[in-house]
Amino acid sequence: MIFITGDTHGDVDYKKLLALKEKNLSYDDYLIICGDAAICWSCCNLKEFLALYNNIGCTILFVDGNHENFDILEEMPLVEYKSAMMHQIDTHIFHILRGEIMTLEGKTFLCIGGACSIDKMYRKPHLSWWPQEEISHHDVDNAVANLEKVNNKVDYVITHCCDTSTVMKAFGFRRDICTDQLMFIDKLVDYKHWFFGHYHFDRKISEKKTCLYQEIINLNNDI
Ligand SMILES: [Mn+2]
Repeated sequence: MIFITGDTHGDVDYKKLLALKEKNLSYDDYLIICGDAAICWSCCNLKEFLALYNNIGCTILFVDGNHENFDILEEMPLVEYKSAMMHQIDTHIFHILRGEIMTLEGKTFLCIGGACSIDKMYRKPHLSWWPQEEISHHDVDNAVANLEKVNNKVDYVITHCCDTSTVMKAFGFRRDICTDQLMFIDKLVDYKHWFFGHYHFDRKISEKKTCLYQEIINLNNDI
C-alpha cells in the first residue's frame, strides 16, 4: 500500500503516523511525506527521530521541505532506489532528490522538494534555516530531463510548496521564487494528481491538486 501525508516536523506532528502503525504494515508498504519531515533536523536528536519513524514499520520516503537540516541530508549516502536518486537516511528511510521520478507499485511519482521560508529573517543560517531550501534552476532542469524519458507523463506529482497560480488563486498567498519554479509542471506534465504540503492545512484544491497536512491518504483507496 502507498500512503501520502503532509508535514510531520520531526516529533511535532508525528502522532498522526501512529494510525499507520496500527495497520501492521511491512517494508513493502510506503509512506510518502510531502516535505518538512524534519527527521534530519539536529545531530542531537537524529537517533531519537530515526527510532520514532522506524517504529511506524513501513518504508518512508520524503521530499525535502523548508524545515530540514540540509547539511545533514547532504551527508547521507546517495543511492538509486525505486528508479530515483535518493539519500538513504536509514535502512527503510529515504530522501528523494529534487526532479527525480520514482516508481512504486508500478505508479510513477515526480518529486520536487523545497520551499521558501517566510520567516527566514528570524532564523539562524545552518541552525534553523538553510539556503538550500530554495528550488533552483538545476532542480527544474533535472525534472525536465527525467520527464523527457517518460514523455512528460507521470501518475502523481509530490512537492512541498505548490505553484504560483495555485498559491495565489486558491490561497490568496504571495508568490515566491519557489512557487515560480513549479509553474512548469502544469504547462509540461501530464499527471493524474498533485499532492503538496507546506501550508499546514488539508484541502482539495481541485480535481487534480490536494494540499495535505494531518490527513493520511491511502493512494489505493482514496484517489
Ligand atoms: Mn511545515
